[in-house]
Amino acid sequence: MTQLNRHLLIINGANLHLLGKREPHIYGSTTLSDIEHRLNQTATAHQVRLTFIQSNHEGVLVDALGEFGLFAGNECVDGVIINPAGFTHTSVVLRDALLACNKPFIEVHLSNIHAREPFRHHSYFSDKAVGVICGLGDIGYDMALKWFLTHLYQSTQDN
Ligand code: CA2
Repeated sequence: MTQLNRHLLIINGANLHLLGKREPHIYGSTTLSDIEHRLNQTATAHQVRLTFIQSNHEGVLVDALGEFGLFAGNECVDGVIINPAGFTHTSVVLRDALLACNKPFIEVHLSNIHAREPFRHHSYFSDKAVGVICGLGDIGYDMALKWFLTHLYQSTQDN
């Protein structure tokens, strides 16, 4: 089987460190480290490296993108899976930073933001995302990873 040798960032915004520990009726009982472990198992089998970043501070997320050289056109990151959490509905700052990276990204939400309060219906990210997955719980992260794996295999064959 072709090996990929690629690198994806998985970014999680504010309060997602509480996943599985609070409000399981909304966000489920799987923790963020459960998700990381599961995604790493899938990714490793395809020689894809995942870097997980979670922060409650939007500036920290922006700086993390900079540290990967993404503002300087770094080619060693192939894409981003992001659950911006509350920043989804507020952050022009994080949107601008992500767009400056010029990398394909998939927006993931555990809950169906369109079935919740009106202020959650708008996202500052969706119009620029390759795709948006919401309401499917933590499986949404696996689905986003699956898309990237398929896409990366395809681009390997095209080259
Ligand atoms: O459904 C999602 O994934 C959200 O991005 C989660 C955000 C919310 O603000 C978005 O509207 C939708 C909230 C993340 C907070 O995560 C918690 C997890 C467990 C307990 C408390 C908060």
